Amino acid sequence: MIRGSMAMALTPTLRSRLQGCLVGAVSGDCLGAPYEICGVPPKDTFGSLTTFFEQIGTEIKEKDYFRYTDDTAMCRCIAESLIENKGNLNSEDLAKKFGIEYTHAPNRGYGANVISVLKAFNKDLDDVFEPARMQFKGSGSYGNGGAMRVAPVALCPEADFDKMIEAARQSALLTHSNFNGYCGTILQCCAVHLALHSDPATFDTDAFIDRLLEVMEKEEAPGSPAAKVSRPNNDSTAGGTQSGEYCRRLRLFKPLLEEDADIKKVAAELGNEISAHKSVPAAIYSFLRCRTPVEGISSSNALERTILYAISLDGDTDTIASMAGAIAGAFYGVEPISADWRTMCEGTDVAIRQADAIYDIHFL
Ligand code: R7I
Ligand code: MG
Ligand code: MG
Repeated sequence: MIRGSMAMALTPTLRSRLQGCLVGAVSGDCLGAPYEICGVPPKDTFGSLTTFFEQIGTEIKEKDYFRYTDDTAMCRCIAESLIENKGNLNSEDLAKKFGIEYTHAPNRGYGANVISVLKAFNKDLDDVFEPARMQFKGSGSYGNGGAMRVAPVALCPEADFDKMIEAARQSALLTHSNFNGYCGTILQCCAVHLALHSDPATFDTDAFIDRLLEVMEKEEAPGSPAAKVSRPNNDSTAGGTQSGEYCRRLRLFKPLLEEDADIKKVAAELGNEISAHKSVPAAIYSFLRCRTPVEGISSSNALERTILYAISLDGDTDTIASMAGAIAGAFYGVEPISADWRTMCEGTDVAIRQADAIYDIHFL
């Protein structure tokens, strides 16, 4: 009896996990954003959210809260489009929403090259995927813009796994037609989905890594669906080359965890940059590493620890923290995110509303 109620207290409800995922994503974006441009101060980690807030307190007092960036702006578009289309990905509708959102608030820190694609979405297009294919002389963008916004796609039943992978791919291809751009989106989507459907009481880190590797080995294999993304003229593969970037980094996870590698080594080996292959693995690693205490981060709240750790990796701080926050939130639920924290970050109320609407579509 006692054991049963303890287990219930430890395992968040599915609704809480959907909320945690989207609130975690917004929070990581908001808290990481101040450091995306200026860099993290030359110390290893932030300790706790309290010291973190103190450190940038003056700046925040002036603004009243942490503003979200393009990561959240685009994530909200995906969530809204999924809600309006009853859980299905509608590329034309999503492109329209991206275009409108960009016009409405262009100063959210968008990637330099994606802007021309977003502007094109406000015109009449025969093929909404075409502007993205023109990027980088036809090789497409490998930025992490597809991965940073994909969390809502992952919030579906386990039985929808294959359909989810295709939806993740399509959501990415609207702006990122490079192999590494959309494969990173698929990996991040799978990480959120697996976290959502994992039981915290019996979680097995190695099994989690092995499952992600299994998916990416399939995606990165020659002749895989990822390598043969169809184009209207049906004559070529997607831009970019198949490099095995994701499998290579996923295989580093177990040795890095085993030696409890220093955060700087983790950033160097897994990456902390704006490209998808040098940021998605780091976000997933942050979640896995922070399930247990980390030297230098005093927070006893694993979700908070995950976001602080991801920011401490430096580099593309808003995006890595947002992706790590989405995975951790899907695992721990929304309860670890305090009321103060939610008030401090812009847009957590919308994240809760959207998570509830997605829950109602898939799980009610
Ligand atoms: O990927 P994207 O939406 O940017 C997301 C990032 C996140 O960190 C956000 O927080 C925001 O700050 O931006 O936007 P893109 O413009 O498609 O890609 C981002 C950048 O990656 C580009 O501006 C390039 O600097 C780089 N990049 C490439 N560089 C050379 N060759 C992406 N693809 C290429 C490439 O093929
Ligand atoms: Mg951003
Ligand atoms: Mg960023």
